[in-house]
Amino acid sequence: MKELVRNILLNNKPKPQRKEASAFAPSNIALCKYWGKRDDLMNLPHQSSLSISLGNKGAHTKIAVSENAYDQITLNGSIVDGSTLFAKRLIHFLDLFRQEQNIYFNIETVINIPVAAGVASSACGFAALTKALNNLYQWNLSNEKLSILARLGSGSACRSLWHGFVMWQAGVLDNGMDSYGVPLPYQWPELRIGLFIISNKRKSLSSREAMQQSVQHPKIYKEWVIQAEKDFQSIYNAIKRHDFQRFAENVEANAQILHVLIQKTNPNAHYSLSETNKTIQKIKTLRKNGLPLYYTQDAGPNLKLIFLKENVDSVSQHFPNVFIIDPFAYHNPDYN
Ligand code: 2P0
Repeated sequence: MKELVRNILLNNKPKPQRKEASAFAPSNIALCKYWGKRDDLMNLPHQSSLSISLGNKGAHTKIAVSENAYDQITLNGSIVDGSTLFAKRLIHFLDLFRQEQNIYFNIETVINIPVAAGVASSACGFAALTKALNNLYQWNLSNEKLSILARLGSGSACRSLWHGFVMWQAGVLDNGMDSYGVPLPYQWPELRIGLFIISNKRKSLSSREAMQQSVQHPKIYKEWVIQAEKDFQSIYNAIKRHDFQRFAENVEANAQILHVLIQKTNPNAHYSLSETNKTIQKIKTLRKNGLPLYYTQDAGPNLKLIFLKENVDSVSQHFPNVFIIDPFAYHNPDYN
């Protein structure tokens, strides 16, 4: 990992050039999922994935050089216990940039989406932190390079450097230099994403562990990779043509296949709750009755609804607690 960081930073500024800096990065929802790594340390995937960023919904992160000899992390106003997995992962990431000096940081992150929804808060968190580090050290790195660095914190973070549709090209190199996000040159202002929160209980099996177990079943896992590559193409082409039905059918099918893979390779994962299954049935019934409504699901019980602007009222009526996101309305002044 350190070698990859050296490859990117070269002899770029080894010390912070400012006392503090901040940045914003949007959260993203995978439309064609990333699942399984060819390199666990550098988060290198076996297949490419594709996401939609959530506009001005994401993480605002401020980083400051600390006078203490430890890092302090604050999330939505509360100090995070340094012994938690969350804090350890973040500190481990910061270690990559400390080089030889004993520099410690105060990090304050505010995430303006329901964190409980499990909607890629690690993705926007690591992307915002990477951008904030770039500002603090004044590296002036390209988004492509920042995407590679963010990926080291959390795979899906490499897609949170841009707004709109972003693909994560898997890459083939062992050194990880060709595995990063690439923004798609297509907008779709009518598209809406609804976060439907079913439970905010922490999942018992992290996606990181579940992915590792899936890869350990090579025969079943290979089928996923082949199908995910086909889904990637279908979803990409549907975005290009604004073909909503084809787009949403393929996004939903990709999530379903992911969950079949998870069930086969992690029988104890139980990401779906009975409420998740009931809601999926409700979506399918509404669809049968003429409402073009689809869903996607990640490694948790909550669902992300997929629909068009013209159906916002119907969706809100059927799902009063849904949190609707307009992914192409990003009017945040510090969004770039
Ligand atoms: C995704 N997920 O493409 C997939 C779909 C969950 C299901 O990326 O180990 O937190 O940090 O690379 O990115 C969640 O896993 O995993 C994820 P790591 P990450 O969004």
